[in-house]
Amino acid sequence: MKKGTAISFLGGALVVAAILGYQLWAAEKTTQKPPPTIRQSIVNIEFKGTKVWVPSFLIVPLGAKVELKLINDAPSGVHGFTIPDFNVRTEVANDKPKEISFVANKPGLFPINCQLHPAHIGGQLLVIDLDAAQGHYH
Ligand SMILES: [Cu+2]
Repeated sequence: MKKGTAISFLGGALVVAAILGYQLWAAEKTTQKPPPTIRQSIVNIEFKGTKVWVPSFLIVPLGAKVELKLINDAPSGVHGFTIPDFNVRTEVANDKPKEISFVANKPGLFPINCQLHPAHIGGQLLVIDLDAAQGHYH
């Protein structure tokens, strides 16, 4: 086999390998499960005068639809619940639980707080890209 022929044969083999690799990758992508819906109740409580939404830390997979039921059990009246990065902003009265939802469409760590009371203890929302995380931890 001449040198030029060997090189073009090798080039052709690389192109075929690249196409097969892409098809395997594309097939894997299309068979992934749809994003889940995460449902969680969160209760505002008051202990010795301190208010806090519990659980305060939410972890959801990237792309998930998040449905939260907000229950305000603090005797001090109306409290707020906001996640500015996802345009969540509402107020909850004692006897009127409120349901809100949003799509966790960007990864990162985002603050949760009560927009009515700066002293109201806040929390955090972690939106994690599980595909990327599995690549790192498995
Ligand atoms: Cu508050």
